[in-house]
Amino acid sequence: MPRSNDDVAAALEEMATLLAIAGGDPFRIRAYDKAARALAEHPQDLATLDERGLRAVPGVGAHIAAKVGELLRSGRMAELDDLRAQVPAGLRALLDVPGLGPKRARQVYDELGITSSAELLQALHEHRLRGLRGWGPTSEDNLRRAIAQTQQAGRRLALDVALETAEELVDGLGRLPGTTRAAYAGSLRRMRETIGDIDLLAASDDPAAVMTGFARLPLVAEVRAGGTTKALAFTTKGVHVDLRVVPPASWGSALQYFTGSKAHNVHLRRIAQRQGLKLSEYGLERLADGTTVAGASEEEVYESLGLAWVPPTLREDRGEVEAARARALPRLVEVSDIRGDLHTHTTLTDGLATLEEMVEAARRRGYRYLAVTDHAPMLRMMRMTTEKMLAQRAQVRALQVRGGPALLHGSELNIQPDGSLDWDDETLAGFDVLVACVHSHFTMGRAEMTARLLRAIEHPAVNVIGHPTSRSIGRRPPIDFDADAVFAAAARTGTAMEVNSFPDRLDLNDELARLAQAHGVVLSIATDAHATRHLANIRYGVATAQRAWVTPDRVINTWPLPRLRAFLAKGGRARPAVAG
Ligand code: DGT
Ligand code: CA
Ligand code: CA
Repeated sequence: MPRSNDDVAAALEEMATLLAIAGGDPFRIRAYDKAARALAEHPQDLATLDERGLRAVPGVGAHIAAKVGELLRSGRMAELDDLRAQVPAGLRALLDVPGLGPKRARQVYDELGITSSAELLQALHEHRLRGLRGWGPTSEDNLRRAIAQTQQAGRRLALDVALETAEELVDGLGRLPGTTRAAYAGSLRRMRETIGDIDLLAASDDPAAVMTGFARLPLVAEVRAGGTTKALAFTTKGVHVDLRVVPPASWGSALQYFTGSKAHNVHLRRIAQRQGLKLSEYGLERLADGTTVAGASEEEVYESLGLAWVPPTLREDRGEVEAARARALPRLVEVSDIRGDLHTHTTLTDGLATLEEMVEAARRRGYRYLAVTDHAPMLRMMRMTTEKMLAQRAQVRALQVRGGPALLHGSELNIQPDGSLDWDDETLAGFDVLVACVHSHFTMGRAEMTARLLRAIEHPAVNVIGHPTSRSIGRRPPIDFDADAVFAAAARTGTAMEVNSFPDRLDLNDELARLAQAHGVVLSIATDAHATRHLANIRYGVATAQRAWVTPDRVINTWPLPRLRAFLAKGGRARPAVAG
């Protein structure tokens, strides 16, 4: 079957899925489904047909033929892009889970409040799904198998799924009697945006005992290619794991080796060779006589090579080795530097938690401030109105208590194709903070898209460009714009760029955030939380910023409130004072 037929069928199937989730008209959903099947099986290459030819395919009417024509011409389908943007973030994340249909995705979202694939896999592990209407132990098994199969087919794991699984496994490994150290390594320790497999490392003088204990951990479903020091396993959540057990004297060199990246390791080995040394997972040895120079800790391995210890998030051979030699590594931003979240949602639009619950969660995190930024009216599915927005503002002001986090009333605006925004300028000036985002028309050309973003950046009330590329990892590519022009304007106007911490966004990504910082742009590391527990996703945004070499001073939500407020005034009229 030609490639274009596959692409068309996939797009139409996704339309049906998203319509089903959004509670769309069942007849339309069925029409998309039927057309997807008919077009997938069509003997001719659809790319050679015009719209009349498409309409001749059984089950394809004028409406669908037009959509397919658009897709074949431009590679995109605007209505599909819009629908993708309108499904709540937490629910969207569930659509990636293989073996979970749209109806069941909606069911676990609504009934169990599950808002990420990581939470779903945890619920699967705890057998909480079998209590739902229509579920049982067999459907749990089927779901687990479907997930494992997809991963074997080469799909990469979301960062949060990998990290939450790895933390639990490391905890289990660490409690085994034979282990002296346990850690995760690989791309996960470097906090790459997606993870191929989880690499675990344990130090022990009794590897056989560790292997036996590992196989018995509640999270481990199956150990395949076993051995005395190596295991390949997969978990009850269907996640693939590589385990190595090393002697304690090799802990540091093994951790260094298995953390990678390969490029970083190659660079280090070159340095070792120049000094007459050999670096491997077993240790750093003198070539002349084979004596071991270092190996027990990573720090001594790096020091013996004349380098400062390099934070794992920097180990991509992007200048960190040179900086380590010059003792000029940056002091990277950390979760403990973050004083508040500047992009969050409540039940007023598509959040799962009330305003009160979100404020309480921010207080419990020890935040000094919290911005509530529910969606604005032009994202129609959100049903936002000016009246609702003003009522929320009054509620925000009333909730402000002495000693609690300062509450900022904001909104997540929609940047229209021409760069205009929701509401008039006077209304916009009444907000404490505004995050402007692209939620539609993702396929505009580069010049037009750049102009669109520039207009939003130049607006005196816009403080942050949220998820600037609007990509969805594995699902929607980034929008195309001239990053140098956009970042230069952001730096000049005092507009921050967001590092959105949602695991399927991570937007800006590491490379763009690094470029933004080079332009002098400041960043807002924000969670885009749609539930109280999403506030904890901040660590994924912080890790992404670390991979971009970001220092705390360049992140506006590490700043004390007065400095943040001065920034939010954007060099113009001071915004209404906020108590707190
Ligand atoms: P992934 O799993 O695809 O997300 O990426 P990694 O980086 O975790 O790669 P993985 O799991 O294949 O290997 C883990 C680490 O082991 C890798 O970051 C560096 C080290 N490593 C693996 N193969 C090689 C190799 O051929 N040469 C060197 N120098 N290091 C390697
Ligand atoms: Ca790996
Ligand atoms: Ca591996």
